[in-house]
Amino acid sequence: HDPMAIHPYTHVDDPYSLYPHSPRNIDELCASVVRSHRETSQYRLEELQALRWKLFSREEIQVYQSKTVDKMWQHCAIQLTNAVQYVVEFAKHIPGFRMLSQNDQIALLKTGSMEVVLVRMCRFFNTENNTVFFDGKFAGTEVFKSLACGDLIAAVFDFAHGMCALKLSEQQIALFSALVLINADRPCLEDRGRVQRVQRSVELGLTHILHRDNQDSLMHKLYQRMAVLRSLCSLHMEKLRWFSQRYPLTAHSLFPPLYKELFA
Ligand code: CLR
Repeated sequence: HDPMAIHPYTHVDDPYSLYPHSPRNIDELCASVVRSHRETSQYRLEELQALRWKLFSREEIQVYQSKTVDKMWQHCAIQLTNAVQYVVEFAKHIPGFRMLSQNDQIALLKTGSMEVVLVRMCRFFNTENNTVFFDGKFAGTEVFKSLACGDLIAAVFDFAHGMCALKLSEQQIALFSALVLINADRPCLEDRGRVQRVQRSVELGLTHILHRDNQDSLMHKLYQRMAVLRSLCSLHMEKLRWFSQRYPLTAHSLFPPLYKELFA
């Protein structure tokens, strides 16, 4: 029978509380997450495919390389914040997310939004020449030279390369992104139990589509990528602290408010 028919007042955002894991609910959860990913992914894959060989010229690379450390940081912080804003939009439409307390929503975004940006980066990455879509064209690591954090950039590019090697479908990327975000192990959660329930449903969703795609073995690899993500994000925070000490003025008054709120 249809569980929704006898419980007509179940809130639409939390249809997982009564019959949490019925196949129908799992399908609906996957569909919502995939739709939310599609609507917040900025570029469709076909568009990115068409731009793939649009590279920065020698002269353009020179311009980035001769920027001052603080100007280049500011520029990148703005780009990252823009990407984070789409992730916040994505999160809002993950079934169950909006049922969490304001505090827990912010706590999850604080630790997870940058990780999701890095997951999403694989869509914007060309493995054939190790470039990422940045400022309208594809950029290699040399473009980021003036940030003076070559180790972080190398690690981020490495991660993108590894993610691309998994050849995830858009649906798999969507569910994996949701799982990265909805993590009951994050610090400062008020209602860990509730986050855990949402996490379980997302986990089931991902397991479901991997099984459907005959790729159950990917699950293990994705959990490994999650560990790498955590270390990348702590490296990002470390660099940010270093930068804020050296350039307190830029960090304080020229970084976007959201960037400061989430990472400072
Ligand atoms: C990730 C996927 C998003 C679109 C997007 C926007 C900004 C990009 C980001 C992607 C990938 C990482 C990126 C970033 C701008 C700067 C940053 C290229 C493609 C590099 C790695 C520099 C980080 C510097 C920090 C230390 C400030 O949907």
